[in-house]
Amino acid sequence: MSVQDQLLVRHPANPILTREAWPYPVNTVFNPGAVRLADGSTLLLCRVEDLRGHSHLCAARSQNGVDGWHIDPHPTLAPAVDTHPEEVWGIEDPRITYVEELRQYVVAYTAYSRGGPGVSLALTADFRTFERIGSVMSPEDKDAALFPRRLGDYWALLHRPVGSIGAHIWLSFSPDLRHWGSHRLVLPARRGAWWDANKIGLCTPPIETERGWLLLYHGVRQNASGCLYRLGLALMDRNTPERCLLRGDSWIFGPQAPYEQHGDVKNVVFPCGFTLDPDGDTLNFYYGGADTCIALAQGSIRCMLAWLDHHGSPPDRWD
Ligand code: BMA
Repeated sequence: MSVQDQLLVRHPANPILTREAWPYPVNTVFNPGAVRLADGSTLLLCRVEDLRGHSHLCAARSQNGVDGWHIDPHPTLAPAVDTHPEEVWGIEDPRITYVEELRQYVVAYTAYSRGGPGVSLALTADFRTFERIGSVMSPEDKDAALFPRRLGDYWALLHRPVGSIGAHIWLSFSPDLRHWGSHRLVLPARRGAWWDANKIGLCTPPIETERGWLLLYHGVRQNASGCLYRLGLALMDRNTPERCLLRGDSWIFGPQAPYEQHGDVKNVVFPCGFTLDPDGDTLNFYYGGADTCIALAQGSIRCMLAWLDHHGSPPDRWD
């Protein structure tokens, strides 16, 4: 087994959630945000694609984060087209951050508007009622997550606008979660033959460690048979996360299991959420397999940092 296989280990119960578990008719369930609640249980806010092809979000709760899921009988957060026309074609791919200062979770999600996909935010304390902040980044932009506290005086949001020369990860700042500026490109897609050339995007919210913020990101490789979504690692400075300290050269996880290679969109692994075990080291990554089902892979912060020390390089060696 290679080092790459050992860093993230698939759970033997995979896929842990499929559309068959849903209490109402749906096409697919995938790309969930994740949180560990105060009582130790796990909540997944799942992207659910309905039979029109539009997505909404639905909560699934489990005591152990693996099985025994209780799924809301109706959509938990559905597009609010009357008040938020930018959600007309659905809402997708939630990333959840608990913000102590607000005593609420901030959900960053993709709002699929007539102008393309943009980034929206909503607040919730209980995943039953939500207060929408609404659209914060105009199309084309997605793969966003908030840092859990202000950096200096400002909130900070990672996101992925699409530009004329590639799709890269940016960081933006806001005094009030509504108005965003001071945009900075913090992690560019590489170029040429690299696995993460031309198009990358954030996976889960940033993971805080003693050495900085770990970023799990996806790289999209276009080849003759379509797209291939694989996952990479980067370490950003703790106080100035626009500074990348190390970035892994190779991917750490890619589609290998049948439920990752076959489905509505083949060869996709797409985590939007993680939970941290009480040991402070074990990470549970919840990811979509082939845009069809939900799976779990586990890793260790310690091992990821050690891997970056051996297989990572600083920005001047990324070409
Ligand atoms: C991305 C997002 C994800 C999806 C992936 C593969 O652009 O839309 O929701 O899982 O493509 O289709």
